[in-house]
Amino acid sequence: MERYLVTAALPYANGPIHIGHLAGAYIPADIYVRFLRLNGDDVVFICGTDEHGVPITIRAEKEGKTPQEIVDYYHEVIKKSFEGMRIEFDNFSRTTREIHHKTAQEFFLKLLENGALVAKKEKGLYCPNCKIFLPDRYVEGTCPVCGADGARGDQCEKCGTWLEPFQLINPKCKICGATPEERETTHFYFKLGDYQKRLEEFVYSHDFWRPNVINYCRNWFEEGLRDRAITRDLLWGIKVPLDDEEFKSKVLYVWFEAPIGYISSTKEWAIKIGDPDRWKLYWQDKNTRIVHFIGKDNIVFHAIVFPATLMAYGDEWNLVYDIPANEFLNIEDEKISTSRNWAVWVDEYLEEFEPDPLRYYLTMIAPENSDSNFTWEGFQKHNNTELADVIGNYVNRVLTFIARNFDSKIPEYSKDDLGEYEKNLLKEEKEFFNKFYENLHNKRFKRALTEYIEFYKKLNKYFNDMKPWELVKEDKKRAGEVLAFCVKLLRDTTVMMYPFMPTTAERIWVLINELRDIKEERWDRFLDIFPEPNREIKRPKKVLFRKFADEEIKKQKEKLIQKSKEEIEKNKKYKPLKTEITIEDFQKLDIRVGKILSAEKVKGADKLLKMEVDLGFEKRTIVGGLKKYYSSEELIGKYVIVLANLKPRKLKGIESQGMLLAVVNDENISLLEPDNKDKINLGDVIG
Ligand code: B3M
Ligand code: ZN
Repeated sequence: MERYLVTAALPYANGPIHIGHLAGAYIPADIYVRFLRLNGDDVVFICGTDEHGVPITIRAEKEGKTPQEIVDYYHEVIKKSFEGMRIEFDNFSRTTREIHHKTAQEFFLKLLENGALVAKKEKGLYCPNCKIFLPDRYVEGTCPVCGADGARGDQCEKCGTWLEPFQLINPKCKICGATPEERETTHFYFKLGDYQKRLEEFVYSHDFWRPNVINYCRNWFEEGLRDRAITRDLLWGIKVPLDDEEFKSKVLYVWFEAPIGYISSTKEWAIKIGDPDRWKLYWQDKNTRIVHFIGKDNIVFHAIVFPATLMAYGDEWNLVYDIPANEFLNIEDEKISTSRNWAVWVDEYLEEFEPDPLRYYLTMIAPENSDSNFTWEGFQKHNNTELADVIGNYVNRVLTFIARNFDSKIPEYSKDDLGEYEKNLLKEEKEFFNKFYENLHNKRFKRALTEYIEFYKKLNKYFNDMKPWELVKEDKKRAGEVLAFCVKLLRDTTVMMYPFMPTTAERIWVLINELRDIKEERWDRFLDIFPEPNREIKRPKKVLFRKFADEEIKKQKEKLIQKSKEEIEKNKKYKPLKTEITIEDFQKLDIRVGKILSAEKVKGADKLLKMEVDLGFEKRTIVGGLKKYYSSEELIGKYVIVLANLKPRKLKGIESQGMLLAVVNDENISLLEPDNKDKINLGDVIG
């Protein structure tokens, strides 16, 4: 028996979770934990919501709520989604709880005491009235670029320029309106570089880690680890536990404290079970293996920063044993995007579907070694042809047959007197199970499940080959033995199903009337158990897996597209109008009809094309950033609108003698073209 602490990344409580989160960390973590438990290992499964940092404050601002309201709300939404998906943590905490604040602050002080932190002086804006250093977003003023009022310390919304608070003209404190002053302020940096050698030894000693994790770390090491700021000017977060006035408005950087949340959550769990010191067994007894399930964007924090934090605290801490980091999941060939609402949200999924088809499909396409792609059609296909046609079908045939022909009782048979077919099948099952176990042990969930469904097909084949519907007329006793054996196989495959699809496995367990809890099964003995004859079984009242109709799947896909369109529309920002001009101003522009004669790439420039444009009365060379949007072939022969009296300027050493007019937006450039080409001539004037 081994001891494990398994964690899954703490989701930000700034929105619901989507299927990318599930595929990246939570489903594999849950499968692994269930696998370990059936192994008899001692496991604690830890998670919680990450409730600090800019992601939270941005969301609060967007929704016009306080950060507290945001995290209270989404903590519940996320918790419910996990429950609905049967992802069952031993403790699901929150980083806003006192136990976490205390733990994180204690870490900060210990690191400070151990000389792992260095204080650096920086310029900051201080409000003399509120007596705090103002975070970027709490300073407002006039934009130095476009002159708009109400520009924030980090960005001007009007012209989109990214700003530093010091650049604002006439800066004001957003809380009280006073004029802030520039003052020196201290921020703490974690001397990560001091740990580089130890970290390298630590990381490279884990040759079984996934290549993506090792490669990530290697890149960081090669660049050289540098000091990292671990405090921020922010009003929402864990206060820097120092008394000086200047730290009143400083908090710990969220990525410094969030991983410590795994420890606080374990402490909370220990208190909950009435054994408050038990968390130490998992974090400090060297026989415990810590496993962090995460998505690839979190690798550096789990493989480098957090281990370094623990090293800096002292030798008592267990460092992570394995970091199974998954790549990303796309949806319908596009990157998941919260801002474009290109996502399948778990809470919405659960309103219409059961958890297991999604657990199954996301595992079959798990992004274990490379990015993968969720499609609604793929979801339908795997459900209909595998869950319904292979598993559901077998369960239904076996149980219905026993109900009809054997009075709903497992027929008499002798496990010591099996036929050749049965003996061979048991041998095959054993061989399959050994591989299955190895795969789960090594966290190759996708492979384990793919081979599982292949093995399951042999159960249907056995039923077909034995033709019990004929046999029962000729030799009822033999037919009974076949069906009893079918129940044995059903029992075995159900135990193996449990880590992947606990809800369905439990349903089957009830149908075959197993008295013991399925959680009590163990890998080292479940194959030896044969169900007792005469035990009553139940007939499935409703199908185990319903098939998804084309219509229903089409609707889901349309909903995805529609909701994304709406979100993009909602967030669309129109450029503000420029200052008014007179007709005389406009008449200064000389705009003509032209035609592109040639277009070629410009050496050493990845965006530019050099074009020869015929204006009728003369030919011009015009250089434009069109390469991303048009091929040379598309351009040659095209009529265009040319600003002809623009002062020539050199681009990559070529003189550009004019400008082609075009529609320009965030995604595209689209050239203007005159309508009705046979009524116009090159060189005609536009006005
Ligand atoms: N909340 C980022 C994320 O949700 C972050 C993970 C923290 S794990 C300690 O991807
Ligand atoms: Zn103020």
